[in-house]
Amino acid sequence: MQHFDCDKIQYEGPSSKNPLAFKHYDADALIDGKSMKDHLRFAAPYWHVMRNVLSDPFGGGTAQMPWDDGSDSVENAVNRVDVFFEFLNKIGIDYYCWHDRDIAPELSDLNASNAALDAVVAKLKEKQAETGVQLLWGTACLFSHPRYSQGGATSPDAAVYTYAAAQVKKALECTKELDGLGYTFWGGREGYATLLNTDMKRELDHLGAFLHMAVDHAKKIGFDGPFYIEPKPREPSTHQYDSDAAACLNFLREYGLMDHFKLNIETNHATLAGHTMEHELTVSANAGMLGSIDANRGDELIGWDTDQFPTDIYLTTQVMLSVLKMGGLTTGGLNFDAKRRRESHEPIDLMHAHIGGMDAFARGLKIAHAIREDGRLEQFVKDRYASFDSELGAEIESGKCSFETLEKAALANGEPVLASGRQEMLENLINEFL
Ligand code: XLS
Ligand code: NI
Ligand code: NI
Repeated sequence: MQHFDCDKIQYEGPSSKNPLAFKHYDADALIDGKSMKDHLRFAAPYWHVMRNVLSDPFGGGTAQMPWDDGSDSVENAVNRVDVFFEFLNKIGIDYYCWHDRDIAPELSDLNASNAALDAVVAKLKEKQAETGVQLLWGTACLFSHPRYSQGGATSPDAAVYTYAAAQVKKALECTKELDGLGYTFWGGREGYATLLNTDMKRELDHLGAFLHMAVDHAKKIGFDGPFYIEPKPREPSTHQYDSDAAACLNFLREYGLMDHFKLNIETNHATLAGHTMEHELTVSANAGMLGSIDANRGDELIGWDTDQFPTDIYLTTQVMLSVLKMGGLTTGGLNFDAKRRRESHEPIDLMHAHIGGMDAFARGLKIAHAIREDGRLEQFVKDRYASFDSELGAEIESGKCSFETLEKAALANGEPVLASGRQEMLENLINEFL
């Protein structure tokens, strides 16, 4: 049975007027000797594709899901898997991500929930084997159930913490069972609403211990993919402990977790943190910690995580400049952590949405590659720092200088003659390629 009213989406090229075709994403086309699909490593999130009913704070869901009986039965959960794989096959996406509670229902107790998970994981494993699709990462939902209203790994209640640990243990084992390439921790409710009732130091120590237990358990079960932390500054918590890339890196260093973790950077979270996406990517990459990307975008006029599809070519170009600069994604990918607008309620809108994101990233990739081949941008930045390449500058960089040496040089040199930063010229240069 067909659930999406279309054939497999094909590449038809830039002149095509077919809305259900790729204009730029040509999966096997080579860019710098590597196929587009290997550069981009697109992934689809189970929670948005299969489970997001498209509700908002003012109204219920609008999404049409004729395949879903709306129940919490395991049978319904297993049936969704076929629909999801039809979607992946038709859109041509080879990776996916899930939360435990998206793929299987949370039932009356942990045992029953774990059994439900096992049933769905068995089905997912079958479909993966049949199609070659891979699990990019798994994660546990530690934020929806009321027990987690005050956090999971940072809950003030040790029994909740314990439950969260058991849930992550199982999610990790399911990820391993499906040969998942990574495992993600997004803070969810790991943060606080007011310090009047919060012992921040204690909560952070608990989180550190929790992540160490995850690392230990991964070792025990032979899961060697990286763990990712996905920074986000707020929503649902007022203050989240994993607020941005720099805060996460500091936390990972403080708790001795740098060797086991990388970051999963999401566009909409970057902008909520008051940063640009390229800032967050650069902070992560500089530390050798850029692992994966949640590829979406926010809405500058709405102050929450709107999880829109990334269709802005300027944005995708900047993301791909960062990705190419660090030598490409390895275990990670571009996960469309994005949902349709509430008004786009038909199943076929899922196709339009992903086509748009994939085409925008294909263009971003081509443009970023062209900018790098051209070399003027890179050369400009290199030249801007040229005074650090010789003599005194090189001594500063190698740590051999003292304030005395520099004082002597400053007195001898007189007033420095500073060159222009040429921001507008560089913005014009980028536009040459768009
Ligand atoms: C929420 C997060 C979430 C993570 C996975 O804002 O983006 O969807 O990606 O838990
Ligand atoms: Ni995300
Ligand atoms: Ni998000």
